[in-house]
Amino acid sequence: MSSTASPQTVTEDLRQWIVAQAEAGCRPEDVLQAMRASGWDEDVAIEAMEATLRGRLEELGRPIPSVPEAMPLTVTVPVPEPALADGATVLWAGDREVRVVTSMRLPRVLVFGGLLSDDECDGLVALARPRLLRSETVDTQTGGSEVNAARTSDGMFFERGEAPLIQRIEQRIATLLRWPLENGEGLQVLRYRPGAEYKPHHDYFDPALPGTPTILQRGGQRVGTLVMYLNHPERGGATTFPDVGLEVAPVKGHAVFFSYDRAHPDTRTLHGGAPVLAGEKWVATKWLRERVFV
Ligand code: PD2
Ligand code: ZN
Repeated sequence: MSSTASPQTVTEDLRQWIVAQAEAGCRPEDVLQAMRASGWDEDVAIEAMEATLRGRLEELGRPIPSVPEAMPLTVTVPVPEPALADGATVLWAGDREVRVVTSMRLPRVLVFGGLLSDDECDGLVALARPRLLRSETVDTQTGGSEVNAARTSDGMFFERGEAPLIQRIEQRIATLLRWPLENGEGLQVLRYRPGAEYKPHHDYFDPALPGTPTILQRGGQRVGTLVMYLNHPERGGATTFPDVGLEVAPVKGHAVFFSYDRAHPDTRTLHGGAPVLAGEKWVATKWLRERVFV
């Protein structure tokens, strides 16, 4: 550090930024370059990166390399995953058997059959219908929410555990995916009318956007998504994964689950809701965070 520079301390904001860059797969030299461009002395920047990533690995209970050069700058995080023994076709979800209909490695996608009963689907629709509003998504510029032209459905959020039916479904999801119930966001219900769609997007929060650090304060990143189909549209409405040409048909009581171990398109979890061509499509989405979501 030059003698005229002000003292350079690693603030919590900077620490979060370094972790987000690493988890997004940025090259170390680019992270270093960005820090130097904003006035950081090179040696101090390297030390800050190493210390921060060492701390992050400790937090995650991962081994710390003895030589700094071996520091993995692409840090992946644990994700929800069911206990799928080789060839298993059914899973016990605590109060119900769930069928495994489709399984893919990259992206990690699983399609479950019979996750919800018909009565549970109808019950969720009945609770959600009177509370529907034009859908909003998280505004990643500010961390607030906004009406989004890429999503032409109507939607609402339940509070976690707000009704016995919601509690039961949330507990089933937590058991099935082996992920703490407290790390889940409240269920979101969406209704798509004919012509409505959800353009392809990633569900993780883009580390490069200015609103992301604010969003991550509550529970960290999203690491998994479960979209549950509450009815069977007459035509259209598949959940699509354009990177791999996968289309999941919306079938009442089925669900598609996908996970992402870092906030990066390499996870191939780009996905969308194809336009509904006839009838309506109803889904309930559960997003799972790294940590407790309060
Ligand atoms: O309704 C869907 O198929 C869909 C597609 C993409 C839902 C979501 N994303 C979501 O809720 O994130
Ligand atoms: Zn999505």
